[in-house]
Amino acid sequence: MVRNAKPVSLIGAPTDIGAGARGASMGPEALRVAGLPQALAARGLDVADRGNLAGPLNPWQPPHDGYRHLPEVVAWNRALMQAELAELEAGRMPILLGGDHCLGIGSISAVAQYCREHGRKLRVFWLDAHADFNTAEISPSGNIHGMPVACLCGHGPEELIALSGQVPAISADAVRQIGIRSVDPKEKRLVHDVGLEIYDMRYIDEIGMRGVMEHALDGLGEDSHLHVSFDVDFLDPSIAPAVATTVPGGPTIAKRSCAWK
Ligand SMILES: [Mn+2]
Repeated sequence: MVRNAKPVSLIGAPTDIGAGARGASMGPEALRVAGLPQALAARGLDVADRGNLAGPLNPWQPPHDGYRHLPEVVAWNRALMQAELAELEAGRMPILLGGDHCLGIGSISAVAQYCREHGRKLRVFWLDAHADFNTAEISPSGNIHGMPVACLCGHGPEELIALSGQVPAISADAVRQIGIRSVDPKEKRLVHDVGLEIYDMRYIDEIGMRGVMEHALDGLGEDSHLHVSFDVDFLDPSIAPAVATTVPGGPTIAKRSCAWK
């Protein structure tokens, strides 16, 4: 049971507007069908499902000035940012069900604005196989799902980096990236330049997930807000194959975790 937890609001954003392949738009329903609301309620949480947001359809166009579908990506992120802010202001914890990972821009912009206005320290866990730190200049594809962390740290188009009312929305030292195992060469240089704290798979294998979490949580206190952004491709494809961007070598189910056996 979770003690003193805020009530939870589920918000669906059924879109693949930032992705390079179709399918992520089915995410919210897949998570509902898999029993996410019931699983949360079984842990003693008060769960309300707010249904799905609406937004532009995927026009499936090539990149324009280095970005695919920028106006549509902006529309989705604006909509979900407002929805999340309303839940945060009502004292609830929004859980956004995507959707591809470009939605992390609006989601974290909402949390960043909320934390700024309420004097809370923000930390972001970015669980992903990818660093998602591309820019239009270095992105091989123009797919914005590869750019959200860069946008949040102030590298990207004005419409996306300024959503929270401040550029950058968050500072790079608020981010802990976990599970990373696929970074484009030029992206690697940028990630290094901004000093992003990365716990890659090699590090996880060496010190274990418990050690990684202890490091990643270090320094958080009562005045902190922890935001977890979870890309399903964080998990090893052997247990989570239904994503378009699988990368082998991810976390699996630890068979030794059953301490009573
Ligand atoms: Mn990813």
